[in-house]
Amino acid sequence: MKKAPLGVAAIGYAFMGKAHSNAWRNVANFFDVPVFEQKVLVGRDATGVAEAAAKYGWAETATDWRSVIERDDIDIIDICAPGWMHAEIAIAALEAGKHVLVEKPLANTLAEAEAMTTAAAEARKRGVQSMSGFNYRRVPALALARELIAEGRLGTIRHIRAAYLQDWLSDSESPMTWRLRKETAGSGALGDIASHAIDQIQHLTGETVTEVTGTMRTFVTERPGPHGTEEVTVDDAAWATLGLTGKISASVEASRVATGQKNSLRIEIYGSTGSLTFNLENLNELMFLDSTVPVREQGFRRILVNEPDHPYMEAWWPQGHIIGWEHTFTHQIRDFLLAIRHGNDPVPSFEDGLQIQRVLAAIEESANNRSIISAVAVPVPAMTVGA
Ligand code: SOE
Repeated sequence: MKKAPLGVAAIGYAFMGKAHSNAWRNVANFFDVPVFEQKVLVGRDATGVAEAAAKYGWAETATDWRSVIERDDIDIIDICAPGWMHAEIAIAALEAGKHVLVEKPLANTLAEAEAMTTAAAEARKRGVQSMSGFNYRRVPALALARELIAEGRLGTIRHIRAAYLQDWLSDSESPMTWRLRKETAGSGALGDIASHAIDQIQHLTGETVTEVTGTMRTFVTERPGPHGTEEVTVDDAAWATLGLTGKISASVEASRVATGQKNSLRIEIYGSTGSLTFNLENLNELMFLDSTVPVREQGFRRILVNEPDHPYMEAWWPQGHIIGWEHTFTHQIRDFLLAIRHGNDPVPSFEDGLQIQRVLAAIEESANNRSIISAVAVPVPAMTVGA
């Protein structure tokens, strides 16, 4: 690894740019990571990016990402820009020898994700690292869940339920954004949040999705745009059933119109000798049921994942002093920097991101081609009073 401080540039300063910038800003205060400098923040609007850079601790700004990728003092490119820009920036950066972290989903299309993965494989031969940003892998409670599953504490995993529900699009008058156009976002709830659920299902179990059925719906088909009404070209909600290796079945629900649900990611894992449940709204907690203890003692018990020997927790506060959503991005940067220091391949890799993209594409294909069996003709049994 290069000795001098690593030069970092982040591209994008909206929601994800802010979350990543915060992580770059505080990671070295808590973790022993290689020395780096927050050099450049890149954005298309010169005034907006200057304001963001001043707030988030970036030394300089630029409006053209290409000029930044060419710089010798930049070693890491963190891509927080919308999905339609991922492939072009990531491939150019990898070819220029920069380590790349890219927000999920990896790309908008399978073809883009494949091209990015090829570029990452080539770059890896030259010691250049790449990582796909599924930050929920770094929730300590979910990292603990993975450890418990790997240790066999749940026995054989049979099925999983995962639901990621939000409501920021419930109001039909909520305006158009890049997240609602297929050409800029790739898909809607599917790529944005079902991708997290799918990543968790595979990561927690160590198994791979091999088959899917999918359903997708756009409930609000038009929304106000800057120049009048615009058509929404992505899904508001998506559902899938998944078959995985290891004979595991899973269901996934994702919605951005689940009125009242702000950012609810719930995961339930059912095994032959135990179960785990997790709710992002209480992200410091993991519920564990061990069915090997006598039945009269059984029940879900709450593990407060705040002990120094829980994943990532030693670096933070004394026991019981809980952490939040933003810490997952700090953990992600920590793991990325340590992989660069040790020359290990960071995970999730672009290959992992591509595999999730394949699952997303399969769900979309299934949703578009599904054969619908009419339930209308199913006779409703007559109720007999007193029966
Ligand atoms: C980031 O991990 C992210 O997936 C965002 O991109 C989504 O929009 C957010 O709502 C959940 O978190």
